Amino acid sequence: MIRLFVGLSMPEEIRQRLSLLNGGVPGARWEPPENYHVTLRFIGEVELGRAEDIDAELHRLRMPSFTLSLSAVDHFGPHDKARVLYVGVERNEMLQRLQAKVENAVQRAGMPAETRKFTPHVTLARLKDSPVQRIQTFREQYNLFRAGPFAVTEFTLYSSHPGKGHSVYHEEATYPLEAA
Ligand code: 3AM
Repeated sequence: MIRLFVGLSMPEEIRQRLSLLNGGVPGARWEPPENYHVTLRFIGEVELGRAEDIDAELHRLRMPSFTLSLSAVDHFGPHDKARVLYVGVERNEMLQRLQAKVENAVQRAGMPAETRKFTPHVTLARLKDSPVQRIQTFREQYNLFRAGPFAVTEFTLYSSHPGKGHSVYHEEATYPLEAA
């Protein structure tokens, strides 16, 4: 079995800018910069045969490349029990199209439909018992944060492995987008 998800990588300079946000929230487990990504579709544990089918379908996908910008910070989870701190992704029609195509490809490979709403983001940290006020301060501090635009010229099939403190992600395959 292999645990998979489809996502977007980002340039080193964007990773560096994001990593400067790390700090100031007690109870935060900050993601290492090499882990930063935008998840397009979480797949989960699949047999290797299914992984091959998913890979084949993703290879058939055709989309032009586009640009993406990141903006502001927010959290997932209830106000008083936030689970994840993230940087948002600016509204982007091409990203929505790519996500829909990836969803179709994954379903063609036999996976059930994703029912959760797509909220594109880059996870900065996972939180445990972080004080509400410190999260609020963090959000206010970085409300005007912007990064990009950067070119999205490919997307990636990642495998996820348990690591010390955080998951370790491997790029299993990358799929080029067509020159715009
Ligand atoms: O893009 P992020 O970092 O928010 O939280 C996991 C991570 O999302 C998410 O998939 C991404 C790569 O691991 N994830 C993990 N388990 C999940 C699950 N059961 C999940 N997403 C949905 N359902």
